[in-house]
Amino acid sequence: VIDNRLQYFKPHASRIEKTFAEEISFSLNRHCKFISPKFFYDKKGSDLFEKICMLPEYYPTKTEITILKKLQNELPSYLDKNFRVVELGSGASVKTRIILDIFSQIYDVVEYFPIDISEILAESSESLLKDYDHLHITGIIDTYEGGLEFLKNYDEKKNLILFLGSSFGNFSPVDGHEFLQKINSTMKKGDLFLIGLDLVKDRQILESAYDDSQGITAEFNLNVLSRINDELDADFNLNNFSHHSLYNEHDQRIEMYLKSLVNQSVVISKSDLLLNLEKDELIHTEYSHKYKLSDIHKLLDDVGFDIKHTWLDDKNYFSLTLASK
Ligand code: AVI
Repeated sequence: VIDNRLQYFKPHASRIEKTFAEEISFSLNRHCKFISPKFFYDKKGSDLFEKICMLPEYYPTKTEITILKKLQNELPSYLDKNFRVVELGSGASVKTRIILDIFSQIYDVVEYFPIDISEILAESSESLLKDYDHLHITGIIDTYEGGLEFLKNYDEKKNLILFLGSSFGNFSPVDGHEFLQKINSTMKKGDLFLIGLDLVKDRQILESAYDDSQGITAEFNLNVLSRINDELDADFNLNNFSHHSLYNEHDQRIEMYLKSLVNQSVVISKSDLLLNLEKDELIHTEYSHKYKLSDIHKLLDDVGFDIKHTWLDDKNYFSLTLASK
């Protein structure tokens, strides 16, 4: 029964992408060293992120879920009889289920297109199909860009494109702008875009969300070094690094780093790199931007979106904005 309700596409074969080894060779061979946050999410990293989402200090996931629940009454008024759900970075599917529940009230058959580069897509798709017997899934195993390319001119059915969890906040401002443009140009008239963005708030709340008392965020950050050890034949000693994060108020973002605790040299064989680090030197691993409502309006407005509504939680910690083209 499940088989004919599930299909996968892996459309990215034609694009030339740098390998993990090449990207690391480039990003650690510079004066300001960095590791792209996309490399956090191997199996261990994805599991650690799921743990982060449940931490008492990490408010974004819980807060977004309370806002999504509020949408149960309001979203249907924006949908006509011809919508499917598309999700960028589907991951584990707690939040998706709230949207699928809303769709199930409206449609006899619900179509869902998750777009995710990670293996988790298959796992979560199969578990969704077990719980929703009128659900049809087309899993697109690719980068966001590849998935959007696949969606462009796909058919006449309208798309509600979800981009939840403030994942957008992990882009640099320039890349974020470009990505919103890409989403906007993929959309046809009548399509909708629902984006979850984290809001500017008290420094202390932000900083403890990214440096929790159980040390899970630290483990998540350090895990990228284990991944490099395993996949690129490197010899990082994790005891020689610490998790370092701070809120940069001027740029409205959490910045995460790995701090070298000693002068050290690390070999990364598959990247052909001998990495020299000084004591206290930082490797940048993530930005997590926070927004004011006026920033969100400007971001979306600048690429030609028409904002329909923004929902907030009671404490104004997090936002969900619905926009059309
Ligand atoms: C995935 N992303 C939206 C998370 C965030 O909050 O920026 C990643 C994360 N990094 C540390 N904690 C969570």
